[in-house]
Amino acid sequence: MRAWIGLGGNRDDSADLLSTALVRLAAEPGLALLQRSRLYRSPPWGVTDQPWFVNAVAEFETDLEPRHLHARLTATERNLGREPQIQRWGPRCIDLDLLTYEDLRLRSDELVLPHPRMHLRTFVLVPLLELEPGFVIPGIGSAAACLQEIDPRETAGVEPLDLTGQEES
Ligand code: PH2
Ligand code: MG
Ligand code: MG
Repeated sequence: MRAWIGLGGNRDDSADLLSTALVRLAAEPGLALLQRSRLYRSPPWGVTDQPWFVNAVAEFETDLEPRHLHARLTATERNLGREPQIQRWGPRCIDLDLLTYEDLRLRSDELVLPHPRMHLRTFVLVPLLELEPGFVIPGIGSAAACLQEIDPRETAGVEPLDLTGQEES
């Protein structure tokens, strides 16, 4: 089964933590990393009075059921030092969100699929479209069309972290 994961964090070391999270998840039984986006910097969404974030998305092949995969993501966050959240949408060293799992649409107390706000978030849509320009969000539609509906001012700050590296290569 194919699952898409969104990664984020807004501490000084979050870029490293995101990369470490991908390495650790890829080493888990039942999980294989298929592709990952570049790291993007992005202005804070929801609670704007906090540092900018680093974000990325990744696609995994998995044998794990959605709730088990979700539990693996939560355990990985914890192992990387994530503390219980005080403020919704507030600062965090690492956040691993299950975005989609095949075409599954699900609503339970612990897990909602697709992620209920992914179509509103440029920091999810931009890296997702880097990997899959034709991505369709189950029950919602084309990710590219979702991005077009968002105020361009929100997209403005979302850029690959290491632009200089890109130019040199
Ligand atoms: N995550 C949040 C709240 N706001 N803003 C950006 N730019 N990136 C995030 O990953 C993010 C956010 C809570 O999960
Ligand atoms: Mg999140
Ligand atoms: Mg989360």
